[in-house]
Amino acid sequence: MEVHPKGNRARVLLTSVFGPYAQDDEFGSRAINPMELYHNQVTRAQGGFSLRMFHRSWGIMMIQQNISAPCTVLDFPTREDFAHEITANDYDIIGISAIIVNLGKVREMCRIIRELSPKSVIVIGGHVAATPGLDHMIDADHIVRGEGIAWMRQYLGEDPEKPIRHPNIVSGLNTRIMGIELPERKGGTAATIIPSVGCPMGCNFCTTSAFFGGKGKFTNFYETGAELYKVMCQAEEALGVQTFFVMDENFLLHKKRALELLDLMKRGNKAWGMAVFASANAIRQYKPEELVELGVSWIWMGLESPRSNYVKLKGTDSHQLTHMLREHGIRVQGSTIIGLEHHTPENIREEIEFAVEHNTDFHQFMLYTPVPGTPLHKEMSEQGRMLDGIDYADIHGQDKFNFRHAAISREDSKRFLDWAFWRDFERNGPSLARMCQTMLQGWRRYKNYPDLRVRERFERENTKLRTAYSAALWAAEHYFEKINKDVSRQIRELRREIAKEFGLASRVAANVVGPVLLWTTRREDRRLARGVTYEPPTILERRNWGMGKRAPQRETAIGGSRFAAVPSGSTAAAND
Ligand code: B12
Ligand code: SF4
Repeated sequence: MEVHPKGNRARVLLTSVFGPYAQDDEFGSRAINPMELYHNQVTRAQGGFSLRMFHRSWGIMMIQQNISAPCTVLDFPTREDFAHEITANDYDIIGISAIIVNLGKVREMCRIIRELSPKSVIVIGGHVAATPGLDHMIDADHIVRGEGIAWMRQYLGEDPEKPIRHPNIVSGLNTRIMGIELPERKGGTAATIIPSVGCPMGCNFCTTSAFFGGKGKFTNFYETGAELYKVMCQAEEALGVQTFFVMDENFLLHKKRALELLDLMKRGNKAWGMAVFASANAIRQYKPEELVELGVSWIWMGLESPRSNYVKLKGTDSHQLTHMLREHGIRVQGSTIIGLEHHTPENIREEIEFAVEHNTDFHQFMLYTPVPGTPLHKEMSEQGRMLDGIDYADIHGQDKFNFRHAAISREDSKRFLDWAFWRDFERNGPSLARMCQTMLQGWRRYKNYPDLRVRERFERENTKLRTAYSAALWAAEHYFEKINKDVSRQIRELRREIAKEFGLASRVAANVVGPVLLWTTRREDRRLARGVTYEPPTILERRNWGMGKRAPQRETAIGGSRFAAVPSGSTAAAND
């Protein structure tokens, strides 16, 4: 493979695409597609109760941490920030990370680079690279498909096989719910750990699986439980965390690695908590107690549809599985697809009701979407069913079909999708309350469990149940009093159960702080109705920069026009 003439002395900029994101514009931003996980595709119908949060661009953070060249990561810049950064520094290589919806922004950023920094080599990576014919749509020098750390190491003349150093990543930023931005304190937010990329299950619509090799393929950054344990210990020490967001498409599938990790956690007396993604067939490999001992407190699981043929769901009663997990204190985030091949206007409501009946803590709904690079896209293209003239910026599964469905029209696809979100909220109430219910169930079941680590974790997680969450439940109960009596009653019962369990502290929190939260939630509703949206802060981090100790290594700004220096916390590698 070609190596950059300067090798690992080349100056590298790795950037995400520019914002603002939650607005409609000519570069492909869409109001319906904000840079948020929950509000984009999970809690978006929950108004002031929607969980708002941003996540950093982990792919470029991983690459930065694993090359020895001087390297800047610029996350969520505005166009002005981006232009300023590439003119203020002489970059030999500018790498842009993007997904397919952001193709228009990549095109614009390439144009800006050619104008302002013509000597820079432009490298494009991330899922956007799966777009067929991308090289004719943008002006770039290299388009990198799949895993990027090995590619960048090779391009800089480094050994691609070197062990992977994990950056210390705080999983979420600027968390906000019920009209309040939660204070950020060290250790208060989980650390993201990325054990692998890709998934061997190879579901036909799945872009992550396809992008990293498809069925049967994936890349492990950490093969063994011991390696993972080491990375987690280091993140624990550096970030003061006890909880981890494990960003692996199917973490529980790799049972040997997970059980080795459990063994080490027991020996090291780690009362860690873990949020994981896992398919139903992978979850069923474990006893519930095993999951709890492993610290699994949150599982994101594809439910897809009762009549779908996905291997991962074969032989699973997903209602029963969800119920069982919640009874063991494991919060479940379900994911349901709207517009599968067998869906019709006649059966779709029934299918949505089935999904909603799971009463998961959180529920993602997504349109069945053939995305370039997936087997589904190939199949639909061969059948001549892809619709012409759909902007890439609109292929994100939260708006309308991008293909001709056998029975459902494009317009109806959006109506059914919106109805699914609305129905889940109407029937099950705010996710915050469902989560409290799961936590209470877990606490009751495990408060006398022989493994001290498990008791310690539930005790830690439940501190909030007796304080802030009790107040939030009071507010939710009163909020729904007139508009949804059923939900209000369910929340009241839950709140009373919590008060019974935790006594005075819970009652005081509910009565004193509850009314304040009711007021802030209603104020948030009014703000949202006025069209207020949220944007992530712009963050700049340098590594191997060599400008002396006084040079700022991490800068941030909200709104994005200029960065303000803040103390560095997440630049060091976890496994130094
Ligand atoms: C975190 C995340 C987000 C965050 C965004 C974080 C951010 N700062 O951009 C949030 C929650 C906001 C988000 C939003 C959306 N997301 Co998202 N997201 C993810 C998720 C879960 C993890 C990404 C990640 O960090 N992975 C781990 C890292 C290590 O992998 P990676 O990013 O792919 O990076 C590797 C390579 O791609 C490559 N690489 C990456 N960048 C670069 C750059 C260069 C220069 C090089 C050489 C290589 C390279 O090297 C890296 C290491 O191997 C993925 C699913 C997944 N498992 O990857 C979906 C995923 C990326 N998201 C996706 C989508 C569709 C969306 C949304 C449209 C939501 C939706 N409706 O589904 C919105 C778009 C928001 C917007 N306006 O842009 C799709 C992308 C599909 C596609 N083919 O384009 C994915 C794959 C999920 C899926 N399976 O459908 N997302
Ligand atoms: S199990 Fe999930 S991550 Fe794996 S291929 Fe299927 S949809 Fe993708």
